[in-house]
Parts: sequence; C-alpha cells; structure tokens
Amino acid sequence: MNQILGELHQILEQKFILTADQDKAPYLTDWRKRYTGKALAVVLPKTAQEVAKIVQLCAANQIAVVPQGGHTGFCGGATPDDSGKQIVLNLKRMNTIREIDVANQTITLEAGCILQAVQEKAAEQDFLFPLSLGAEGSCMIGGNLATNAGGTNVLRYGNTRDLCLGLEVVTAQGEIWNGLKGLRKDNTGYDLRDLFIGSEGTLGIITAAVMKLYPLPISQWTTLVAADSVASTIALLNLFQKRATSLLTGFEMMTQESLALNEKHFPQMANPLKGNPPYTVLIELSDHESEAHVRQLLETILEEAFEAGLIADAVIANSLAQANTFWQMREHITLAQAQEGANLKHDITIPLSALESFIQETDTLMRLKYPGVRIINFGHLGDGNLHYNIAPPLGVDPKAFNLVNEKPIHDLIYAQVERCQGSISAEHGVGQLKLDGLRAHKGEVAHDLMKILKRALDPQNILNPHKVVSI
Ligand code: FAD
Ligand code: 2HG
Ligand code: ZN
Repeated sequence: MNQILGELHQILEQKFILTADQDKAPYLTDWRKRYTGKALAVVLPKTAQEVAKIVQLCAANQIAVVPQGGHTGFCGGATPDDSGKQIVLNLKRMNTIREIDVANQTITLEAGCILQAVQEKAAEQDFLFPLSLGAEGSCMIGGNLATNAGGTNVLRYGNTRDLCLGLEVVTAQGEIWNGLKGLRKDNTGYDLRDLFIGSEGTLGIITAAVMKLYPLPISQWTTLVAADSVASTIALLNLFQKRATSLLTGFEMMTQESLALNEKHFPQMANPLKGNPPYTVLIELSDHESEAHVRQLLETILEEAFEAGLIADAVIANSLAQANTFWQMREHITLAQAQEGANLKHDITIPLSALESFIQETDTLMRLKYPGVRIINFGHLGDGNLHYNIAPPLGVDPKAFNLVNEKPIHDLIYAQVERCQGSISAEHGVGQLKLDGLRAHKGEVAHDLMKILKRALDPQNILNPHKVVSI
C-alpha cells in the first residue's frame, strides 16, 4: 500500500493526497450519516489526465476507486466500504466552466462544478440552467449526471439526462473518452453518453460535460393551493397541463403531516394556507411573454379550479421573496426530517393514474401494521415522484425502530410500488442502499444485462464495486 501512495505522489502534489484520518473524515460519511467507510486515501485531481493516471495506477494494482462529488447522494453511492483499501476520488478541484456557447445554447463544464454556481454563471449570460434541487449549494454536476438527478424542474425540462448533450469520461482502463460534442442529433451507433449517465460511478468517471441552456423566463409566478384529496391534486395537475402547457414549470405536493414536521423544526416555515389542508400544492408558472400575461393565466386557471371544486384556498406569492419562501417550505421537509432523526426514505415513481390507489392502500396498510407511524409524503407530483418517507411514532427512538422495522416497511411499500407498476428509485439512484432490492425490481433479464455491461466496461470491478450491481 505504501508503494501505491508513493506512486500517487508521481501524479498529484502531496497536499492533494489525503491520508490522515482527520483529513479523510469529511469524505467518508454520507449526508444522511447512514454510511461511514474507510479509505486508503482521498485524492483530489485537477485534470482529466490526472484522473486517468490515477485510474491506470489503481487498475494495475486492483485497487477500487470511489468517485465522489458533493457527497449529498442519498444511497451511499459515494461512500467507500470499510476495508480501508479503496481510494476516494473527489472531483471538487475540477470546477472550471470551460465555455458558454451562446449560439449553441450550451455550457461545457467540469464535473466538480457546484450546481448553484452553474445556474449563476448561466444567468449572468441570460440563460437558465434548469436543474434545481435542495442540495444545489453543494452537489456537483458530475454527481448530478452520475445519479441522473431529478429535482423540481423535471416536469418542464426533464432530468439531468435530458439536459446533457455530451460527456468526457475516464474509463476503467484509465483512457479518456472525449464525447464533448454539443450536438442535439447524433445517431452514430450505441449511445455511450446515456450509458454513463445514471451509472453512479460504476462504469466510468465523468470529468466534464456539455449541458443544454435555455432562455431565462422573464416572469415566474408561484402559488400555494389547498386540496382535499389526491384525486383533486391530480385533476388540478391535468388542468394546469391543459391550460398552461409548457408554462407549467413546477408542481410539488406536500401532505399535512410533512408540513407539520417542517413547522415543528422551522417555525418560520408555517403554511400560509388556512386550516392545515390535507394536501398543499406548490405550483410555478414561467413565461417569456410578460408578467401580466402569466399572472392573468394563473388567475384564470385557479378560478376554474375553484369552480370545479378542486381547490379550497390559494395564496399567490406577491414578490420574489415570498415565492422563495414557498419553495423553501417545500425544500425544508428533508431538513426537518433530518432534524427529527433517522427516517426511512422511499423515492418512488407511480403512474399518475395509479397514484391515488397507491397512497390510499399504502397509508392504510402502514397505519394498520405500524400504529402511530408518521408518513411524511411529499414530492414532485408532476412527475409522479413521491418521497414516501416513514418516521417512527412520536417518542419512539428512530434507530431502534428502524433496526426492527426497516426491512418489513421497505418490503410493504415496494410491494405496493410493484403492484402499481412503479419504480423503487425515481431520482436518487441505487448506490449501496438499494443494491439488494434491484434484481427483483428490474427482473432477471434486465439485471443480467446490467451485469454484462458492468463486466464489459469494468472487467476488474474497480469502479465503485458493489454499488448498483454486484458482479
Ligand atoms: P455524490 O453524492 O458525491 O455521488 C453520487 C453518486 O455519483 C455516487 O455513486 C458517486 O460515486 C457518483 N459520482 C459522483 N461524481 C461522479 C463523477 N464525476 N463521475 C462518476 N460518478 C460520480 N436528488 C434528486 O435527484 N432530486 C432532488 O430533489 C434532491 N434533493 C436533495 C435535497 C437535499 C437536501 C439533499 C442532501 C440531497 C438531494 N438529492 C436530490 C440527492 C443528491 O443531491 C443528488 O443525488 C445529487 O445528484 C448528488 O450529487 P453529488 O455531487 O453530491 O454526488
Ligand atoms: C426532494 O425532493 C429531495 O426534496 C429529497 O429529493 C427527498 O428527503 C427526501 O426524501
Ligand atoms: Zn426529490
């Protein structure tokens, strides 16, 4: 092992090879504090060439590499195992925006760019980079691509995969694949880019990307509305889809119980809607015409929704600051859950036509089998993506509760997901958290194909082994 560290010094300056426990520690525990691993070293390369040389060295010595961005992932994908033999390769020093191509409406950037910095850079040139999620102040574009992150704008702009036109990737053999063409059409055989996106560092290390940019909307209106049932929220979504079409950029749902937890930990996040409605929906419209045009449209649709009995109350944000407060209320649910203690996350997608039945049946089963359990259900309803998270009954220690109940609760919820033809991972990925459940969920043929791909691209199994699929 000392020999490897010695050879790493031929590639990187000493200060970019972390080996002391206190220096490595921040890179070894995930955001949820669910996983803590050990590492031979944490390395911080600055260029794709350095990444390639590190991978070559690891390949020659059969040492596993765990790629890492902002380490905000929810599935333990960026945390090494506890052998102390793996190398964590964090990309944060690769944070250069290489180019904004105004005519092509693209941005070429390195994997370690922080998402929020990318949004800000794009806005400076009057562009929107639409990927947006609660962790945007610390997650990195390489991590977003590797997890195919979703977030709050998927409804209009798609997930990270849809925003990507090209990639630069270091392969498991330590070669650099330059696929950084910013083309919107390119049917030249297998789509390698799509293979790496969402592969969570198991097939290659993403070092740079070309991403799409969009014109910045000139006006956005955000509203919170109260609904009584899942059926009404879906009917409301369909109404907005019909009347606002592509102007609809956000449609997020929060249950009463989710917002109560928010208010407990962040009293300033109180719901401005009266009477704690069963469902609070955050809706955002974005327009390129005029402020008056979109405001008028919003009011007309809300009126129609009132008349149809779909909503009971609505508050339209009267300033950007108030709109931000509405969004913060939505995004603080994750933080409120973290404050409350460990919880069981279920990041699932259900076809919208089956959503009501899923929630009704699953809520009933959960309350029957686990009396007092708190169902913290919220999410990107416009995408059919629920965060159906479970917290123990009040006063029960979360760790003790999860120790006994984690598996049966996952089994119960995932059985309902299968019944409804949904997905057990909508946007957070698989990592190590869902490794075991994946085979049953994907089916044998799909799972075997995934293993064949992994073996073909990484025959030595050195890239993030035992994440996503085990070979
Ligand atoms: P990491 O956590 O560092 O890594 C994630 C995975 O990608 C790991 O498997 C890692 O090995 C791999 N990886 C990282 N960088 C590379 C690379 N350059 N090349 C190859 N593999 C790599 N996710 C959503 O989808 N939607 C949300 O709305 C959302 N909201 C969140 C809110 C909060 C408060 C938090 C803490 C997280 C949220 N997430 C959300 C989860 C997380 O932010 C995303 O998964 C994000 O894309 C991870 O980026 P990261 O840079 O932190 O990646
Ligand atoms: C969100 O949509 C994130 O806010 C986090 O995906 C979801 O905390 C969660 O489970
Ligand atoms: Zn989410």
